[in-house]
Amino acid sequence: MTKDELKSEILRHLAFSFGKDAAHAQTRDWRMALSLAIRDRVVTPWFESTRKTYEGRHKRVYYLSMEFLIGRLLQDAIVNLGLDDAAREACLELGLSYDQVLADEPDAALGNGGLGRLAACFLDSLSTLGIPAYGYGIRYEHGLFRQSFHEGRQVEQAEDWLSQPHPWEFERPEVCYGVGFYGTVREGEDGAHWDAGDMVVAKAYDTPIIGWQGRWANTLRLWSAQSRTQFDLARFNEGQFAGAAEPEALARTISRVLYPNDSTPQGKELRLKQEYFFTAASLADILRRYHSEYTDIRALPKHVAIQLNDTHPAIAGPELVRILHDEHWVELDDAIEIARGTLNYTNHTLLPEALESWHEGLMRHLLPRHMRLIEQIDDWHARTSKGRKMSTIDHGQVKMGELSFVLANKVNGVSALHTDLMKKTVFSELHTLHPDRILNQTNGITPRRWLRTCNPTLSALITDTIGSGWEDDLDRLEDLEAHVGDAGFRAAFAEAKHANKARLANRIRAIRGVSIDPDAMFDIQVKRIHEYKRQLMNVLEVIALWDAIRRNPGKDWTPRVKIFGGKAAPGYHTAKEIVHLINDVARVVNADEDVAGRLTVVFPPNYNVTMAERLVPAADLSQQISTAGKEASGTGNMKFALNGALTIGTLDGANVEIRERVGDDNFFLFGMTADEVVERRAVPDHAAEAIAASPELARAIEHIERGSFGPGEPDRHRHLANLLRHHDYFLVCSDFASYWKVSREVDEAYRDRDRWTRMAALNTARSGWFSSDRTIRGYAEEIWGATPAI
Ligand code: CR1
Repeated sequence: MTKDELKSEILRHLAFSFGKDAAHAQTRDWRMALSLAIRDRVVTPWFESTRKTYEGRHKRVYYLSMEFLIGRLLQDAIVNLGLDDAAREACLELGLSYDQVLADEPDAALGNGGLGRLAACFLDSLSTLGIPAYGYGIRYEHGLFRQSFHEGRQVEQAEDWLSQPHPWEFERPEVCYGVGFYGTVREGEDGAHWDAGDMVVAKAYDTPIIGWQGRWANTLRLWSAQSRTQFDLARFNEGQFAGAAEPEALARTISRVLYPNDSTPQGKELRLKQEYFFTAASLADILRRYHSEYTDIRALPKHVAIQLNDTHPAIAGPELVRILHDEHWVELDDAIEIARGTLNYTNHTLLPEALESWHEGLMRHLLPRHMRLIEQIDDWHARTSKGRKMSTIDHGQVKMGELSFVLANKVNGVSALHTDLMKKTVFSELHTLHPDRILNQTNGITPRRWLRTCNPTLSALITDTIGSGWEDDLDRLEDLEAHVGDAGFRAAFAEAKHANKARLANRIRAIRGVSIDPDAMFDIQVKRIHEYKRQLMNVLEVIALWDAIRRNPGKDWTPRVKIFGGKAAPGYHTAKEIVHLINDVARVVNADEDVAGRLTVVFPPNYNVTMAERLVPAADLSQQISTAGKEASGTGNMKFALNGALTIGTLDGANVEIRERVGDDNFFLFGMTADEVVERRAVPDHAAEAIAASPELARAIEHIERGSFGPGEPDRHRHLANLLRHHDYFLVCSDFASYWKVSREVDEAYRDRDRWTRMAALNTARSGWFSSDRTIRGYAEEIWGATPAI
């Protein structure tokens, strides 16, 4: 498609899809028109992909996920279709700023963090590889909350991405399924019947997901909840206006908001309803498609692979057994085997508070038939697995991890270390019973969005150096290694990084009013705020550094800009206190003339995918400092390394594999290992001991206690200081000395800019393995038995 064709398509949509005259069109109108012009180009490959899938009778992959953190879609589609030059020029000729048009798109935040973003990267790779696949999830009216700061404290507002039409989706009013809840189970001669007490309707919305170079497109199908009963005109006419609308409002509650918690689910009925709602609708849809092609329900595992993204869709197990047994008359044991042959489960966390479990009573009340089947599945497992009774139901709780495991063909972890710990801890018993079931698939990121699109400067340099083709064959970045010894290449690499930093500095000045120097080290920690991720340790380092600079102002300190970004779950008190402390510290440090130009702290509110796309290319240093054993994988760590940032990190999650690949000389390692963490926790007074041994840490904590960051309110952050001294579960104190020491080595390393650039370039050259294309190939071969259809 040429620039002129695109231009006329934009004008056509402006007039005929939106009824706008170019003379009166606003940025929004232009963005919508461009989106539809681009979307038109997606539709043909999309249809073509569906046709090929049916014709080739290919196995289909279904990725069930409560979260898809997709972010913006317009530029992604443009880049994948190779239309970036055409789109930029077309906009220019229409008198528009291309960047401004792109920036008008809301960020679709239908996810909390890593788990949801991984699902989005997987969709991109599935399409790029041409594997026939559907993503299934919920079309939340309100995605993850919008974060702002009021006097340093986090304030949450409802996010509203659907307040304007969403140009990427197709509403499918004809694709809808009833989803039942509550009611009773009748045991008759002919088996069990579930008479649901209540029913809502799940309606489909489809978004095509186009792969690299438009070769293939899959579908993301999201469900919206609707009332089954019609608007109650009689009630309305009686004057009960609100009452007449009530059934609709109640039903819609199910797809109203994304559960805003990251890693700490609470037993809430609505959440369980959401889980069953989207799982049941997805399974009904999967089976409808199956029956349109195949007659033998027993062959389901041959043609269908379902991946459960964490335990959120774990009810898929009992639901599939229910359908097979109650509706298709398959013997119970066979039904269980067929379900198990079809389902697979990915575990994303070992944090005990994040392992889902539901009160047996709630489960029986909401899903009576499923609760009965869960008991039978438990019995079946006991019968078939060396006579051992498993603990799917334990102390009146249904444990969804165990249930998912028992009904899965394969169970996978998301990094080598995490998978190993899964075998040794949460699933040790089940692993002993089923030693072949657990396998590892280390996470990955899509290089289209996380290098090609977000970092055009570095991408151009890479293409100039090794040619194109690396975008869907990221191992080719290895070819860069031969150029790292070349001073000209290094200079160009450093220049690309500097340009990205200057761009970010301009934005931060414009938006936050803070001036930062692009020559300073940009040191970035962006992710959800959580104690295990240890933003608190990072801010302690800021305090200690501020204190050290003030004590020794004559020293030639390496200038640093500390950038934080991330949201705290609304109910997670300590995380919110950490947000508050970072903001308070930023205010004090940034106002201090003594450290000006050497240390600056920036915490832009409302971190999201779009912000990540700006920060990642501009980072020098990536903070991956979780307590070893706690971060299942991390994926931000991969994005930064790929874009030429050096990591300061612990041996946790995928950091281990990043370090192995980029080389230990090009990675700043500190801290205890997962085993040492366990030992250390057993030491009485470990925190007191560590504080006594580190004067920097001691002074930093004393500053907090003295109220250095709580003007007029010295006790403001005392709780955090107490936590550090007396309840330091995540071992911030015990790892601090090592962190501080290595961070000073980072300062030193940054002073030799050419050496730094060499290390940074090696990070890029050696990060190709972290492409989600590699991850998806692994899933396809080792879990799904699916092959590309192109
Ligand atoms: C993990 O915390 C991992 C992502 C994706 C998160 C993170 O380390 O990279 O999953 N887990 O696998 C999670 O959100 C609910 O669990």
